[in-house]
Amino acid sequence: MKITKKVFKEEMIQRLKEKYAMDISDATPQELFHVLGSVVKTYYADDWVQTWKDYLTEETKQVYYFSIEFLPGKMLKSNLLNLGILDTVRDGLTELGFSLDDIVDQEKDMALGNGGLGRLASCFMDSIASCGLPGNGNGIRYDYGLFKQRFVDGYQVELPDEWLNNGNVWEVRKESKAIDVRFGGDVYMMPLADGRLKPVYENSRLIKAVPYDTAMVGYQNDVVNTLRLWSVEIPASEESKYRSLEDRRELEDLTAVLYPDDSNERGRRIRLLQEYFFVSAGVQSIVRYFKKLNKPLTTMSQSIAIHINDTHPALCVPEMMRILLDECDLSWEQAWEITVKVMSYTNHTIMSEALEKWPIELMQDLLPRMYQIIEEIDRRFVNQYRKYYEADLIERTRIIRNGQVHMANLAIIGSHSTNGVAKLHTDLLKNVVLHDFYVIFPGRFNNKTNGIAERRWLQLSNEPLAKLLDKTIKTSWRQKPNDLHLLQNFVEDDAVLSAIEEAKYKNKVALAQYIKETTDIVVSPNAIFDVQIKRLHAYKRQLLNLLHILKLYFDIKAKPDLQMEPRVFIFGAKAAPSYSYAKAIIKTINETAQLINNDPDVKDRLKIVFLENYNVTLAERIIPAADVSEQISLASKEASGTSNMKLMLNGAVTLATLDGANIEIRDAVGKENIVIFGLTEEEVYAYYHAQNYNALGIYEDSPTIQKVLNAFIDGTIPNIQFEGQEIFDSLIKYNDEFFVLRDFDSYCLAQKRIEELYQDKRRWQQISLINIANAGKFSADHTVERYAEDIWQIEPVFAHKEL
Ligand code: 26Y
Repeated sequence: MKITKKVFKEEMIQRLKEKYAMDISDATPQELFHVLGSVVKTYYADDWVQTWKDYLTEETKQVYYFSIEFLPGKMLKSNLLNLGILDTVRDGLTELGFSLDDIVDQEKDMALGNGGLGRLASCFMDSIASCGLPGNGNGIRYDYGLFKQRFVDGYQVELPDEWLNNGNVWEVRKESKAIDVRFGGDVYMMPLADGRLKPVYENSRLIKAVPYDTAMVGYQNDVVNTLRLWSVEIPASEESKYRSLEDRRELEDLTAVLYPDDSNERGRRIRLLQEYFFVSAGVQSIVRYFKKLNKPLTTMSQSIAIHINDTHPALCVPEMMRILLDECDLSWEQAWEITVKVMSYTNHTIMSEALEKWPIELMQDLLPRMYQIIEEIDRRFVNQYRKYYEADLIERTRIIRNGQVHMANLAIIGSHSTNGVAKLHTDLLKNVVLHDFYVIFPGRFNNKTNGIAERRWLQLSNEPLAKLLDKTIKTSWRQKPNDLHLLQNFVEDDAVLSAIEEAKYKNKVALAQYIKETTDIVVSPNAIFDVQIKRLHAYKRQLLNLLHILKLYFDIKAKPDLQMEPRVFIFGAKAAPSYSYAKAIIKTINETAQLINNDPDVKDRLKIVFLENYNVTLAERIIPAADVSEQISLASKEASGTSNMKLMLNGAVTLATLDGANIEIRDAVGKENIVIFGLTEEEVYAYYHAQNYNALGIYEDSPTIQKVLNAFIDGTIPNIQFEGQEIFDSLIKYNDEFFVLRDFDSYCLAQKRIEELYQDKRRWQQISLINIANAGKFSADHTVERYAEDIWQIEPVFAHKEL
């Protein structure tokens, strides 16, 4: 279907009349957004139906990506781009007297995730569809997304994200595909006449999982996949069981919020139920679909792959076992073979506090049949492998241990593939964190370095650069991100180099304006825009960035006429509501910003801007305007990172430790085109082994560090009595868990190097160009193709129709 501007305009006018009974000239941007959304939906409706039908009739193998988080952001522009009608619609709207950008602003971010893991899932959804791969997302339709962050007196305050308030134009409720999910009560195994055992449930509860489907439109290839999000309802048959309001509330809360607070018993129960809820609904609906194909269950892995994104959906393993055993009457051995072949798992973190464990009693109480099955998986695992391995190793790898169910162990034992998300991360999994499993299952481990959807992170969010690329290297990079390599040919071309700088400048002007509007801080687009955007976490070391800023500030105070390249330090970060240390860092950065931004001696050489409510849309504004990309986690702690990839794609220069995917970025651009500092992962581990890290010693030996750290507790930074002390103590009293002080000097030198490079204008432009030219390697298109080939064994469908 080819959509012309004329047809589009007529449709807009007509639909507005139908929906709101008004002339288009009287419509508000909000009304226009809803009408435009529904028009766009009609443009992909046929392809959506057709894609689904093709998968069914051609019996295509499909992957189901199970993730407790999806972070798609806004979808309007992305859908327009992928349908190939962005310009048509933009021009059509202009002719009708409207600006597309004003309408785009009306859409609320779909923020059903916290950070990297959720955004990765959404980049994958875009890439899977764009590569013509048969794949679907499976997750939770939270009524409230990740909290909205506001700063009050420099403190983070969390407000609810009521993203569904004005409805959600993209979703389709599929009542007829609802699934019953059972939990609670008791379960007994009853012997049948033929010797099999059947579960009998007593006092268990049923809840209804209703799917809401959202189209995942592929990039100009007529493929439209599905993101299926489940919402809880109370089934009519169960109404009578929910007498008290409290009872009802507990159930309705199940899909109310993302990661409810798990610091109390009620929160923990809900979290575990959430996990089972979307897993059970998803796996049941997959098996129901598979049965339609009329193939033997033992061949399921030829039609279905299920991906477990981090451990939150690890219950996929026992749930698939339950269905195959209890509902399909397979033997344990048959069911297990199918399950392991169908499942695969990605680990996203080595931080031990993020490795999920559930108390046995809680699991038994809420999910008694799951617990029985997990116990049996654990028993058989121990039995099978104790013949070959020492008892200690078996004890360390078994699923049920010390009164807890270890979800990563369950995911690894119950799947055929475990992958890390960057080379270093996978090596650490194999050699350290999951080494015991690597000994038992060496063939299951593999690496899949993360990637990003270059459509959103360049084509949509950085139009000045995208246009320049079209002009310079033609447009093939839009289909094949590797063609960005062609830009390398222009590394000595002065006109192209300055054009890259001009595009950056334009984006910096736009960001400066946004900063002025939202914070009232005036920043110069001629300053270096130095950007650190990511969740606030001690291991990511926003604190190291802050210490360096303070050092610069004291340098200026000591020498008022100090020559320095003006800098704007830009932060974007949310702290988990219960993470008080991270909140203390936010407060301290905000107070330091007050101090420095308002000190007349600084004379605009330094500015700190902490933008509120970092989310996908804000990232789309900041990244195109960034000069410097701060990737300064303690080596070994950041599994991969993905903002590092987005920033390089937009021509920022990376300032990084050798951690996560930074190492592969260095390999891609060459070590002259990145600024590396700090301890290596080996050096970090050497400290762990020797147990000889001494933060106090570093403090005592360095007058600079003393001056900077004392600022936290001597009133230099105003209004932070409690927070300043907490941060100071984390470094000195508690011996600086993330080696901030150890890396401080080398970070300052690296920052000096950044300044020198920036002052050599042509060199800087060249580095920027080389970063853009080598970012194609980090396209999520490549990443999902590797998952498809190595793990999921699915193949692209080739579209036949003309748009
Ligand atoms: C169980 C609970 C405590 C938990 C909640 C959230 C555990 C993990 C997570 C989220 C982890 C996460 O977002 N990890 C990030 O995944 C990205 C995508 O792979 C990586 O780029 C990034 O380095 C990693 O921190």
